Amino acid sequence: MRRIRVLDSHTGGEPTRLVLDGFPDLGCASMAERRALLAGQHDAWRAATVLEPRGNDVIVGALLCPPVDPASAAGVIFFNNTGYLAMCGHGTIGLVASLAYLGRIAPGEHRIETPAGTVGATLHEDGSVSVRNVPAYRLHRQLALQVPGQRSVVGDVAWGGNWFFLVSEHGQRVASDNLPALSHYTSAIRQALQTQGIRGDDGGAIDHIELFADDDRADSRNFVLCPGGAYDRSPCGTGTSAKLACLAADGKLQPGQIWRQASIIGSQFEASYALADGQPRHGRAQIIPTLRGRAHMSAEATLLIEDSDPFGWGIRP
Ligand code: PYC
Repeated sequence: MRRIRVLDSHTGGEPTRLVLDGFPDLGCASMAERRALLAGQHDAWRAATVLEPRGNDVIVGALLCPPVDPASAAGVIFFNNTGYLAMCGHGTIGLVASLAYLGRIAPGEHRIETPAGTVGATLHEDGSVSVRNVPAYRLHRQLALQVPGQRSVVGDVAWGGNWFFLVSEHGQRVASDNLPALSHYTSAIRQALQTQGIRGDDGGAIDHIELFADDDRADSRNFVLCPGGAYDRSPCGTGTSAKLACLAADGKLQPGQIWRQASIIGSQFEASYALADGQPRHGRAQIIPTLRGRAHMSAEATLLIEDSDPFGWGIRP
């Protein structure tokens, strides 16, 4: 019998399954190198943790790792039903709230190592968490894309810790009673990006698609299609970071100004940015986004993998 100890939480409705122990030892290299090792040699553990019958398409896994730098509170590797994420905003909020729940950290400033780089996290006295993300930037402005079966669409391509295609003019009703249509539409956009070979400047797939609409209680409401086909229940931390990069590049949001991003189910992140020090990336100014949100604990469990279970390592599509 194999055992994986997990702590589940959700951030604005989006679940994070924090793996406390039970995974193979990945050594002490950087989180990017440990992620490559996990993906290359031990991917079955990801599948066992987040795929059915124990998990589902929505869960984001977060493997808690000893950090490289002893001054960091933790290292983390994020994964989902189809693979691995460079960074995850809602997951980092979930991780920090989980470490607080476990009594491993106190309110204050912390550093978290991720495959995309080290991020800052503030655990506030009221239990909310601010994440100071990796630098974000817009790569393409108003890129025209032919989408088979749809009218052509124009969107921005931006990095916020993952790659996003961001669309404001889409003709879709961005509402929680229209989810199948939104998933269908954004999947067609992602397929078109892939077919037409449009990628990030590091060669990475643009695997998150984000639609925007007006919202009565926030500056904007979004719908975010995640790489595995699920939609983000939270406002998506990396997606909100990508949005801030576009707003900053267009001069529509000033450093320090608050942006309230609502999710498709009405949860919110409060976000702002600072200008990044240092050189522009490929001529594009970078920003440092900060996202504030709240996570709630939902389960403490030990996942069991019986040797005799034909689906013990997950039901693969
Ligand atoms: O919050 O960055 C995020 C995120 C990415 C995928 C799901 N949530």
